[in-house]
Parts: sequence; C-alpha cells; structure tokens
Amino acid sequence: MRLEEIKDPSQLKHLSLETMESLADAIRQKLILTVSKTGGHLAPNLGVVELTLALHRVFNSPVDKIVWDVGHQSYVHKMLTGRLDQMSSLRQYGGISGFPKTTESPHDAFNTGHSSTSISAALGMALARDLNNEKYEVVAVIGDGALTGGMAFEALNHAGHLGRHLIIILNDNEMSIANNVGALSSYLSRMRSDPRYYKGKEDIEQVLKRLPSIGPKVVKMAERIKDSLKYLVVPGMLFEELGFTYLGPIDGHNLHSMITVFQQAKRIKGPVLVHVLTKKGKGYAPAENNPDAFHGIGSFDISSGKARPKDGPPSYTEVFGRSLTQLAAHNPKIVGITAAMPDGTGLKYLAEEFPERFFDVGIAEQHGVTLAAGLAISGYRPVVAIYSTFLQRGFDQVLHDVCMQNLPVVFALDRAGIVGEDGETHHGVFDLAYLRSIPNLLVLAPKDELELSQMLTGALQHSGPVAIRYPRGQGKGVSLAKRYEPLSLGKCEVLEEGKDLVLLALGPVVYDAAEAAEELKGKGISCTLINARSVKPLDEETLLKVFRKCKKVLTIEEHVLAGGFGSAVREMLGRHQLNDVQVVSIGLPDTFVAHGNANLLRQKYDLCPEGIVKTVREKFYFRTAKTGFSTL
Ligand SMILES: Cc1ncc(C[n+]2csc(CCOP(=O)(O)OP(=O)(O)O)c2C)c(N)n1
Repeated sequence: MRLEEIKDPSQLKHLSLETMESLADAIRQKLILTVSKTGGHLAPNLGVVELTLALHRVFNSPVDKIVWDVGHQSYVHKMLTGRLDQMSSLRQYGGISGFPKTTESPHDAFNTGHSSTSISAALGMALARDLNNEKYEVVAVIGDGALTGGMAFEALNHAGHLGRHLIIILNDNEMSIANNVGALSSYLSRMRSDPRYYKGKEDIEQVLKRLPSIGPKVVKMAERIKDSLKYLVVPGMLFEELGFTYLGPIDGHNLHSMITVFQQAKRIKGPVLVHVLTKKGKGYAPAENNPDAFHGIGSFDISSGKARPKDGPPSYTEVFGRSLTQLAAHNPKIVGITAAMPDGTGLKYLAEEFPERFFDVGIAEQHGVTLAAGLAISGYRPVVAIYSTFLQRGFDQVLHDVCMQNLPVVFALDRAGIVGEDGETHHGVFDLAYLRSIPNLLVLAPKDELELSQMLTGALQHSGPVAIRYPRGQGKGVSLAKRYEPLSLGKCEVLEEGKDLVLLALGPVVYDAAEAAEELKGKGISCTLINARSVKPLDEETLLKVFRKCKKVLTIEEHVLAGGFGSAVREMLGRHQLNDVQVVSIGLPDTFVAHGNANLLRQKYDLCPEGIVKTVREKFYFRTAKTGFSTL
C-alpha cells in the first residue's frame, strides 16, 4: 500500500511489517520535502515515524484518544489521519496547523502547543470515560523534555493515586530542544545506556523465579529480597513506585517491538507507562547530526541540510544574548535562567562565556521564576529569559515570589507579539495584560534592538523587577554603538511634533507609525509621533502635556486590545478626567490569532503603515488645508 492511499488509520490494521516499514520511508520523504518548504518541527517528527505508525496500528483513533504533548510531533499523525494532501499548507495562513487542533480533525483529541499538559488532559478523559461507563483507550504521548515540566509530575502523581487505566508513552530521545537537563533525564539515560540494567533485569527475573515459595516467612523474605533487588536493578522503579506499570525501555524504531508492547499495555489494568527510545531526526543525516537546529527550522535546502541564508540585521534574540553576556562580564552578580531554550532565548552566549552563571531549568518556567527570586534575594541579578507565551505559566511566581518582594529580577520576554507560523498557542500577545496589573513591576518595550540593549542595561541597574518585551525575528539594523548607555526607564520618546493627531506606538511598530506619519503629512495631517517605550509606568507627564494640546490619539500595539497599552492610556485619561481626548486603538481583537506568515497577519490587523493610515481615515475627522472639512 502506498502512503497516498491511506485515508484513515484503520487501513494500517492488517498491513505486513514490510509494508509498514516502506510506509515509514515514504513518510520520512514527505516530512523532509514538506518542512524544507514550509519550515517546522522536522527532527521531532522524524523521530516518531514508527511510533506513530505503531500507535495507529494498535489503537483505534478517533474512538481511542491520542493526546500529543506539545503537539509539535503530530505531523506524521496528521498524514495518517486524512491530511496528507494538505501537508503543503502546513503552518501557512488558512492551511493546517503545526499542532493538533480539535477543529481540524476528530483524530486530534486535544489542542496542545505548550508543554507538559498531556498526562493531565488524558487523565481527565480517562475519568470521563469511566464516569460514562464507556470503553476506549486514552494514550498520552510525552517526550522526555516535556516530562521535565512540573505539571507532568503533578499529573503522574494524581494518575498513580487514582489507578485508572491510562497509557502514557514516554518518547525518550534524550533531547528537549537542546540536550535535556535534570536528574530525571539522567535517570532515563541510565536506563537506556547502561547494559547492566538490561542484564540485571534478566538476571533478577531468573533469581526470583528460582526462589522457593513455601511458607509465609520465606515468602516475606523473598518479597523483601525482591524489593531491595528491584530498587537496584529493575528499570522504571520510579514509575512503578508512583503506581504505574512500567514497560520498557523499547526500541522506538522497531515496529514489531512497539506493536507488541502497545498491545500488552492495553491488556494491563491501571496506569501504564511505556518507555520508548527514539532518535531525534532519525533517517535524515543533517537532522540526526544536528537535532537542535532541526527541532524547529525555517525552509532549508534538502541536499545540504542548510537553512536558507538570511541576510540583514541580527535578531533581537542575538542582540539581547550578546549584550547580556557583555554586561555579565562587568557584573559578576548577573546570572541567566532559561526554561529549556538556551538557543531560542540567546542565553547560549552567556552559557558559553560564563557557564557557572547560566541555569537551564528544563521546561519549568514556574520554577525558573522562583529560582530567580531566590537568587535575587541573595544579592544576585537574575535575568529570566522566557518567551512571552511561556511566561504565562509563571504568572503567580512573577507576582507572588518576585514582585511582592520587589526583587530585582529582569524578565526578558522574547517572541512578544505575533510570532507567525506556530500560531495561536505561541503568539505572545497577552503579556502586557497579565503583567501591567502587578505592583512594583516595570513593563517596557523597545522600538528596536538598540533600545533593547539600553533597556536591559538600565533594567540591570534598577532596584526592582522589570519586564522587557521584544519580538521574534530580525532587528531594524540600527547602529549598536551606544548599546550600553542605559535608558531612563519609564520615559517615552517624542520623535516628531505635530498638531493634528498623536500616533502613540509601542515596540517596533513605531517604525510603521513613522511611515504612516510621513504619508499623512502628504495628506496635510501633521502628527506627533511618540515611541511609548514604557507601559508601566506610563510617562504621564509627557503624555498629558501632549494630549492637552492635541485631542486626537491613535495608540498602536502588537498585543490584544483588552488590558493592553491602549487600555492603559485610557485608564490614565480617566484618572485625570481628560474626557475630551478621542482615543482610537490598533491592536488585536478578542480572538486567538491563527497561524500564518507574521507580516500577513500584521496586515490583517492593521499593524502596518497602510493599516495605520486606513484607521486614521476611518476613525478620525479632520479639517485640513489639503483635505478640506472631511475625513481623508
Ligand atoms: C511551556 C512550554 N515551554 C517551552 C516550550 C518550547 N518547546 C517546544 S518543544 C520543546 C522540547 C520538547 O522536548 P521533548 O518533549 O523531549 O520532545 P522532542 O522534541 O524531543 O520530541 C520545548 C522546550 C513549550 N512548547 N512549552
């Protein structure tokens, strides 16, 4: 059977192993071809080809529920569940998502994107099944990286306690995005790499079989011996002690082993954990050799495995990472914390230069934030670099552990704003709303990479907590010569003065506002252009002075309108009872923004020069020399 003929996973049920193996080859080809064009999570998917085939062979999706943790490894699942033809639209606007979506297919049992949720969700489904007296399997597929997240432990703890039938498949490839970290990861590694575990397991089974089973005393003694020996040599004791039946470790590229063990897992009552060993990037040499680069990649050349070169200025991430490292060279108290993203956040530069002052906590944002609080209260200057979307996890820790004690922790929120193809789970468009309500915290947004460095420099001299949000992608290409001159925090920058309209923009959209101001000037409308820089505190002194002169204000932000920057401006006007100022806001509506090209999405939401001019035309009424008494 050819891959193209598979319209439903039930077609896998009676295929020979050879046919399934040839399907695995075809799937790998399709994955490489697709992702080389669309970009996406190649290495994780190459690693789960056989695992996904075996899952769909043994379980009956969509009656049986498969919950993918993070969900970045669900491409093979999508191919086998009727979406092969749509793979070319993967991650494109209007196309299929790079993550499971219940709205996309009944085979996508649960939406994911953020890590470590699968066991909780699967346990909830298993409970619902039991309450309804229904019969089906619930399977959570979780990576060793995702297993470092606290929520996964909370769920294991609860699942072991409840004892309901639930299957967890641990896809262990020893990698998170970078190398996985932590004591649990070392524990898993020992199981996979130390032949003594395998041998020990076999030996001990022989010994136990030979133990006499007569007389209660002997039985008790035998059990004691069994137990103590088990602790020494039987793999998976940790999971067994938590109440799971542990099966494994098994070779995750051997279809026969996996099919056999999954069938066995179905027969066992109660919670089962199957430990599957896979290779990230399997079957494509560049991805096998460089799995972190191929974890999530843009378009690339298949034969060389090289990403298509990007010319132009360095990214915000790079400028942040290098600036921090330079600042750390002059201040031994500076430390950096990442939650499993040393590359993505740019903290790898600090890690290279000052490994003893760099901490990768695993996918554990909450722990990372409170760890920073502990360091800060002990005299250190922690910089916690976490994507805007993932810091949502650490809200209470930011509030309760850092800000309530007014500790000098700097939060570097990368990927703030629209991120593009990763879509709704990854857009960083809620941070202003969830941060600006917290007392003591300063909330800043630079207009370009120079200001990012200067804000970081200033933030590291400030005596309380500071959050700096900045976007994904390349900077504006401005000179970085003055990068270590600290900005005075909480002040805005008036870039142009005009009398008709105030364009008040936050973040790099200031550059779009500047273009719009030029165009409006040509239409006879003179704008005051302000780079807001600080959402909390607002630079009330400057803004009130400007608003007293000009009563038409357009705020612009790459963030949801609810609770965002425009809201903050309205609150300020309300506090000062300036009721005659007309404020219109450009930002994101009350909806989850879909996946797609970031610039295309920005255009859709008027976060571009044309959108700004259009909004001015639609919402304001001007009497000018060129336009007469009319709108534009
Ligand atoms: C809360 C959260 N933090 C960070 C991430 C970014 N992230 C996506 S995948 C990943 C690594 C996952 O590793 P693992 O579960 O082992 O899966 P693998 O890619 O190795 O198959 C990370 C850190 C995320 N999705 N969610």
